[in-house]
Amino acid sequence: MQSHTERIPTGPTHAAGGQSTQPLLVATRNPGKLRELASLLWDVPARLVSLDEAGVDATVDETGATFEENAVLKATVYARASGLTTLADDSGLEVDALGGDPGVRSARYAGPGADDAARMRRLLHKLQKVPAGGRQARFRCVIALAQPHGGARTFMGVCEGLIADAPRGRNGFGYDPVFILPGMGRTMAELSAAEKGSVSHRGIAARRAAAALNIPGFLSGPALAARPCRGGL
Ligand code: ITT
Repeated sequence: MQSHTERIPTGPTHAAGGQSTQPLLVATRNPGKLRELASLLWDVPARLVSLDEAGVDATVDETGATFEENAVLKATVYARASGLTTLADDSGLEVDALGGDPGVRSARYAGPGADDAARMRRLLHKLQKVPAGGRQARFRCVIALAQPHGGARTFMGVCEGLIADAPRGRNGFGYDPVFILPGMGRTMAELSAAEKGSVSHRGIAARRAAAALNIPGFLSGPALAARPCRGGL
C-alpha cells in the first residue's frame, strides 16, 4: 500500500437524466490505478469518490493469499470505514519462471519504501539468466465491490505478455515498462491510456464490474449482499 492519496481526476458525477447519483468509493492509494479506474468506469451510474474526497484514512494490511482475497479485504474494510459502497482493486504481475512471483507481493517486491524503478530492477535481475523463450508473464487484476453491511462481488481480468530485457516507454505505472504485449510488439508503457485500457487486466475487470454496476438496482439492491465475503471476512 502506498502512502499518498489523490482526488479522482475524471469520471461521471450525474446519471443520464441529470440526477445526482449515489457515491461509489474507489478505494486505492495508488495514483496510477486511481487514474485508470476513474477513466475505465466513466459510464457507471454512480458518482466516483476517492479515499481523499471521502476523508478515509484507514489502512489495510494485505494479508490475503490471493488477489481475490485482498481485493475483498480492501473493499470491505474501506466500505465499513466510509459507510459507502466501495470498489477496490488488487492486482499484480505473475512471472512463470519465478513460480508466479511477485504475485500478490508485486507492490512490496523490493521492500518497503521502494519505487517502481527498484521493483523493476529486482525483477530483471532475477530473470537475467532466463532466455527470451522463457519470460512468459501475466498481469492479473481482481476488482471487488462491497457494501458497508453486506457481502462482496469480484470481477477478474488477465493480460498475457513477456518480460522485456530492459524498461521501455514512459506511460502507465508500475511494471508497465518491462511488460511486452507480444501481439503489439510494444511494452505496456509504450501504449496510450486508451490502448492500455482496451487490452489490460484492469480494463477487462473494470468492464465486467461496470456491466454489473449498470444493471438497474445493482448497487441499491440485494445483489452484493447475496454473496458472502470470502477471504476469512
Ligand atoms: P492499493 O492497494 O492502495 O490499491 P497498491 O499499489 O498497493 O495500491 P496492490 O497491492 O494491488 O496495489 O499492488 C499492485 C502492484 O502491482 C502495483 O503497485 C504495481 O507494482 C503492480 N501493478 C498492478 N497493476 C499494474 C499495471 O496496470 N501496470 C503495472 N504494474 C501494475
